[in-house]
Amino acid sequence: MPAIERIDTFIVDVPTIRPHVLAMATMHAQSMVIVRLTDSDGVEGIGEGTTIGGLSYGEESPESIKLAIDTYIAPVLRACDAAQVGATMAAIRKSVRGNHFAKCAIETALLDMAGKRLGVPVSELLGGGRVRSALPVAWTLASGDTARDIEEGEAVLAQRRHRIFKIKIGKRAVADDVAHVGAICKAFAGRASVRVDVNQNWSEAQADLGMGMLHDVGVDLVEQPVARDAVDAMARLSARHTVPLMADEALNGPRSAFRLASSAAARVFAVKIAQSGGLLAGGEVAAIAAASGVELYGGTMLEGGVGTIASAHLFSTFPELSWGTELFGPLLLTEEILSEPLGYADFELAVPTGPGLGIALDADKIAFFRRDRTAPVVHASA
Ligand code: MUC
Ligand code: MG
Repeated sequence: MPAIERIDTFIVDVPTIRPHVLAMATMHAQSMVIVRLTDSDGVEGIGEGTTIGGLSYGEESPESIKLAIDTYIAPVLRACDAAQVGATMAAIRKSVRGNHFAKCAIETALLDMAGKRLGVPVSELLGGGRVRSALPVAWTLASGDTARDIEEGEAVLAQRRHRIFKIKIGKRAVADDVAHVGAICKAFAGRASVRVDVNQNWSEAQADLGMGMLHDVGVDLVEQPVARDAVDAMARLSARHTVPLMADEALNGPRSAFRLASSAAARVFAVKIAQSGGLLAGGEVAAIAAASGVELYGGTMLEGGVGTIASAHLFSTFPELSWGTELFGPLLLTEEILSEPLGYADFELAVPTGPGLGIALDADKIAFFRRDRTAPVVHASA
């Protein structure tokens, strides 16, 4: 039985290409928790646990993800058969409640190792395997400035990188947000799909007003307009409005998916591997959606390359993916932390075909961006 012999957990801070303005935080950098497992046969696996804006998005922070892994998950992991991903995750769930992002990082690394051992991509260990080899990718316009957002949208459209735009709102008055979004819808009419994400910042009354106005200016989808636990309000808004409501923060695993689906609280689910508690739980969220007639979107926590590709493996197995994905996280960062750049082309992200996740970390970049870096990094000259 292969046993886990080494568990390296570290935080990597990489600047963003511009400030990313969300209702709850403005990001200038992304902090990714990377975990690297090595087993007694020398097989390595990598995983990522990443959130947004410290503790402003949810209950886990980069620091708490690292602490949960090092202090509470590591001892359980060391006693398990590393080849048995399901049994190992069940043992971890018995000793560690919640902490979905930390669990997702570990499960990702175990699946990476399992795929490498078997010589197959992670997608082939999930559901019935991949049904698509590339995924449509949205871009988030969140500079905070209308003209700059339009300019940025034009640039990525011309590069054939994105033709789905998500606009972050909820910080300003509803009418101001609608004016901002309306100008963007007008600029991209017939050329791109425009959606908004309120990140829970509206009351039900504001959402009623906002969803009606956003529908009139041409918005295709409204993400998490009200608080994540306001399931009744989400159901009323879904019943009252033509523009579909998508659940994001309200989804934190299969049980919440079942509750939302059975309350008709959302017509679309943003599946996120970290929020769900891992890829396997994310697959269960998707199955509940499919069985309930809820449509699917592949969400992101603005992970770097590791979490993005782990998500891509899962989303590639969804038979129906009506709303595409937003797996653009690495493109928001000034530096890619992988040894090979990801394949973004023709509005899609290619799902790697190599064993496991099919990616590797760039050792120099990791050494440079590690928060606990103690010595200066000497880069080889070109
Ligand atoms: C969220 O709430 O969906 C996804 C894209 C983005 O810009 O922020 C995230 C988080
Ligand atoms: Mg969201």
